[in-house]
Amino acid sequence: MPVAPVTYGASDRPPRGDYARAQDDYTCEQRSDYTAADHDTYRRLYERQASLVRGLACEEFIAALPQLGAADAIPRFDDINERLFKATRWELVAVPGLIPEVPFFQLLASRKFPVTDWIRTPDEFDYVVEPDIFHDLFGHVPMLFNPFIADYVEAYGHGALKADALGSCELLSRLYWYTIEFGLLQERGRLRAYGAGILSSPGEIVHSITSPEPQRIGLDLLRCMRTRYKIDTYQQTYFVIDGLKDLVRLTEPDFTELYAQVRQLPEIAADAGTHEDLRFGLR
Ligand code: HBI
Ligand code: FE
Repeated sequence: MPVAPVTYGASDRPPRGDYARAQDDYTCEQRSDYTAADHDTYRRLYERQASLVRGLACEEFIAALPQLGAADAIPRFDDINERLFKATRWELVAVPGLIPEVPFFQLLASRKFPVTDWIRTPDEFDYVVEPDIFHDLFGHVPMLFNPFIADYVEAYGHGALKADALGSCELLSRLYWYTIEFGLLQERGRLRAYGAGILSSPGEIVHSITSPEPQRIGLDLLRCMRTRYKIDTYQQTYFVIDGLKDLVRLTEPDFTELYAQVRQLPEIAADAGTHEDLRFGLR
């Protein structure tokens, strides 16, 4: 069945990737036609990003990064899966690019993480709008070796399928955005990044931890789900948790009541603060 192309966030460009390769669940075989330039782009991206993580990424990420295997060429997902499945029963599946929300949630709910299998071109080295293989592998995969993240992302998948039935996907996607993609945590009193969008970005990994511009506030579910986000600039608000174990505890209650509460309250702009915010300064 030819699969419908999708768009991400506000961008309405046709997505990249060959969706004719995808099966009904949007998964495909990982490409085996990478060029020397593709492997070199991956090697250079990995080398630059790995040199930045110390003192900025959380220790759980730094400890798990070597699980991606060799850094001089695009890894084979099957190779990473041998280690990942043993660690947290997750497996990586290749997808041609962004996929519609429900198939995305269904894969997460079955502990299958969709990894885009194309890589940005050399002239997109510093920024690519859609998540490419480097964002997914370097940003998301090391954190899936952590048991709390592993359970939280699966719970997100189940919760998002329920939210879809309640027409509340947008509210829940804010929680995903401000945790899995752009979350910060406290590590012995210091701020560190655990969100994939930060961990895979050379600029934002520094900005999120050291810039005085953005606000950093303690993660509160209601506050987070009221807060809009932007997909093509550095975040203006970061939500902070005490530790990764907090994520699993956060998702224990049923969200139906929470969605109803959020709907009663005005949305909050990505750069706005409220007097109830628990603010974190720069150490
Ligand atoms: N598809 N391949 C892919 N990767 C994503 O991160 C992704 C997606 N589709 C939808 C989606 N993310 C968002 O809806 C979620 O982040 C909420
Ligand atoms: Fe991502």
